[in-house]
Amino acid sequence: MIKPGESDALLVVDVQNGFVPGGNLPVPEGDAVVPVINALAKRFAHVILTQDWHPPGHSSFASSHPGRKPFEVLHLSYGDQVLWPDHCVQGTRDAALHPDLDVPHAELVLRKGYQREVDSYSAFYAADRRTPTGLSGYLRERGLARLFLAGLATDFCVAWSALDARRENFETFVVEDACRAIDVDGSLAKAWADMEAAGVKRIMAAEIG
Ligand code: VGL
Ligand code: ZN
Repeated sequence: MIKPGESDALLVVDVQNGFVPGGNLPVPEGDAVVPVINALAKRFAHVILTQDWHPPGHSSFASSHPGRKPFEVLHLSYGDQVLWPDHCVQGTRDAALHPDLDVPHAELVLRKGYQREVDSYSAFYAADRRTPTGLSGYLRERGLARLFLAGLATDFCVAWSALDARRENFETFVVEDACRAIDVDGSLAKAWADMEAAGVKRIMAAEIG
């Protein structure tokens, strides 16, 4: 059993209307993470929420690339980009946090993906791997050294955030049953393999208390 303390933070990734059934980029069973995260968050003094927050016409949207369809892969200047349906556009209902997410003590809501030309799955760096969001500085200044990740989607924003957390030397856990995946073309198996290779620890919510 792991008991969260003063240097631990729960990072709740992209639990937004857009990523649950009925949203623009629904993750299968995405809404199932909400009660698990609500219970988990009560065990943490420090909780950070992230929000995918795209301007209209974002470069990750298939609709921004004539002739392209969602889930195709495009080679952009910073690397391969999966093209998505328009989702989580700034200020829309799709981008709002899930209404049943009950984490009033969350201390930071971090938005990402707001640069039109660069996506940002990770809560730490945009997809160019160079533009920081400021999260590592925030965590370090506050003495938060150990991170527990939950949310959507396991194989994109959760995995990329976990890998960057390791790159920034934070001890990193992903709470498997507090996440759900999109799973396109083997992306979930690859995400777990990459996370395990990077030293990300995989745990269940029942192991935290
Ligand atoms: C996400 C695809 C596009 C995520 C965000 O939150 O995992 N996935 N934008
Ligand atoms: Zn997005």
